[in-house]
Amino acid sequence: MLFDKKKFDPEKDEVYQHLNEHGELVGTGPAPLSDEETLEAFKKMVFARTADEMTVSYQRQGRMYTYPPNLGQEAVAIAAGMVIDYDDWLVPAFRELATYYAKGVRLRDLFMFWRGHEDSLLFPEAHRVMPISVPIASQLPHAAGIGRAVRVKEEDVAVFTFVGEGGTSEGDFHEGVNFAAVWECPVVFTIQNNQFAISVPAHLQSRSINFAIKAKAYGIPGIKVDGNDLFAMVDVYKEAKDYVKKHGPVLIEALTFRKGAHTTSDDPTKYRTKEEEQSWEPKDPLERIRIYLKKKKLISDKDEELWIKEYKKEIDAEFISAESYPDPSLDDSFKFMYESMPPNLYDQKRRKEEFLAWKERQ
Ligand SMILES: Cc1ncc(C[n+]2csc(CCOP(=O)(O)OP(=O)(O)O)c2C)c(N)n1
Repeated sequence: MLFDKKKFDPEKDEVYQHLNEHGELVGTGPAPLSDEETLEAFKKMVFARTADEMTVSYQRQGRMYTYPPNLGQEAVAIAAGMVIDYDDWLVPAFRELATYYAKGVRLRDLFMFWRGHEDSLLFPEAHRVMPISVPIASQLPHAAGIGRAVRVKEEDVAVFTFVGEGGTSEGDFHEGVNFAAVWECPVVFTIQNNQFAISVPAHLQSRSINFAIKAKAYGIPGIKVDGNDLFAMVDVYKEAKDYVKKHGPVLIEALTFRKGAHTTSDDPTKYRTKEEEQSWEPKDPLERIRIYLKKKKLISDKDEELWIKEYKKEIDAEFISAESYPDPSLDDSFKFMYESMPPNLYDQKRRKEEFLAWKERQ
């Protein structure tokens, strides 16, 4: 009843939490997942973190162009992955590795994208997953449009979409949320407030008391949630899924922290302090589930070591499969845009060809 009763009014800046940093249940009602489901979710979190760390390492080895790490944001992605149904739509940004995976996307295809293969985003094995969206917030009008389409077709499904807190300053955020609200589209909007938009801190992004309160302007429910709390996120997503199908969109602010760099091309030591990083350490999303499961004697350190060993093999096999594809050609970067290429793109392509020819001569 988090949305119906407006229990957690963003105006009061309350944060919904179910499992605190000490692995204690503090929400209303029992844990939203059984012990078996919690163990399963934790294993997925460990998998996501392992995949993320390995991906950064592949990039550092020069085997991938760039990558935006998910480290520290796993609870949001896994909770969404556990609640999204087969026929629901996923309209991602670019920092939701575990949610893609839950939706059936092969890691190989994500790896290929960050190696320059645009067409790997067709995700042939996955159902109802939109491509990674690097132009910030541009996915939100798409999510609203899909939401409108499924309403017209009277499909009983939800659309899950994601944006960073920096993305809320984009026009597309307003257009997407406003359209979805007016047309009562079944869209769950999640703002992953990971505290930074590259180097811009959240407090310089908006004068609002928080990001969830932006829901009020659109006449829809909003809630601020501890985004590092898997249980809170599962609670909210379960309720959100039912709510949006009946009434229209909701806006969720998931409070979290990007522990890694913005992308592998970024150096966070230039704009945030060690103290700030350390202050988020006890709030780590894996740690509290780990404590919870250990208290129940459902896992040991040894288990985690063994899983990681297995996961590494699977992840490496996916990466090697991505690496075995021939490099994308220059044409691949240009050919999906327009039926006939406009002059400025021709010019870009010509200059790139000149650069490559120059590089070849060096
Ligand atoms: C329209 C647009 N403007 C600028 C950029 C460059 N850019 C890439 S990521 C980023 C910051 C995004 O921050 P946020 O929305 O908070 O998401 P996060 O990266 O923290 O997940 C910017 C400005 C872009 N990709 N698209």
